[in-house]
Amino acid sequence: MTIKPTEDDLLAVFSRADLGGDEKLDLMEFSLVLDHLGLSWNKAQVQHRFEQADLNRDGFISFSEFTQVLRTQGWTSGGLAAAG
Ligand SMILES: [Ca+2]
Repeated sequence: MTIKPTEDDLLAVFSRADLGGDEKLDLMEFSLVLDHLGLSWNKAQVQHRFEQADLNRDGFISFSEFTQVLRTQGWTSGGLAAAG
């Protein structure tokens, strides 16, 4: 079964990982988010996903980038097989 987080869930996870409180995630904070979501990827995979998620290439993941990438890539617990 795939559990789809709601927008509120995502915001909670995002805020919890946003240690700097600047409403964007650096690579380290992004890896915390993945932990919270139950996604266990190795460092290289995390880096790759981070680059995919950083749509405007500013080196940070904003909340809108975060939600967008979760939707388009289907990154939810148990749903990784289809994400490639
Ligand atoms: Ca960005």
